Amino acid sequence: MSGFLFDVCFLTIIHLLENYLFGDIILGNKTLAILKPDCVRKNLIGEVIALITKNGFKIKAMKMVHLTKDSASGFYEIHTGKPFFEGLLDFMTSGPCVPIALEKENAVADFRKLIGATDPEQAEEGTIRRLFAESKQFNICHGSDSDENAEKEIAHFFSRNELLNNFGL
Ligand code: RTP
Ligand code: MG
Repeated sequence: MSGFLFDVCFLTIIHLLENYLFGDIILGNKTLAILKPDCVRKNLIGEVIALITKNGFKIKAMKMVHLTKDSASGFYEIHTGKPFFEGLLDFMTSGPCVPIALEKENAVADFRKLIGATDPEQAEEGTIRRLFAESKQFNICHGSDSDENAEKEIAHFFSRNELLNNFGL
């Protein structure tokens, strides 16, 4: 086989392997949670994570970060220009938060169910927001709203390498 053909085959195999690992296995059935700055300030990280894991979610990657305005506005870009946008940025940059990549079958929908409605007064009993949130703005926890956004949001906080290092744990 010529050197060129060998290179093409080798690169194709690497590409397929990457898609397999990062496309289907690493990012399928995944969602991104963020324990927001109010959760951290109220010392509720442990209680919220306990609820998350008791409900069958596996933690695939986690870190504590203090978001910059750029990072927060990129993350919540879809809400640019809405009346609550500036308040949301102030809130999300007001202290450290804890992004967590989670894995479970039907992760996105099940996690949205576990956190409850955006406004804690509308959230069902037993949900994270109903239990801990003080208002529609200060609502303790973020959850991705689609598989596509989960993929983007996980990539916002975690490098492929950070996810790969946790693969299979
Ligand atoms: P998230 O993205 O954080 O999981 O929240 P969500 O889907 O339930 O709600 P979304 O409409 O995406 O809003 C994003 C976050 O903006 C703040 N917000 N404040 N004061 C208000 O009327 C208002 N509306 C939204 C909340 O922190 C909300 O979670
Ligand atoms: Mg949202």
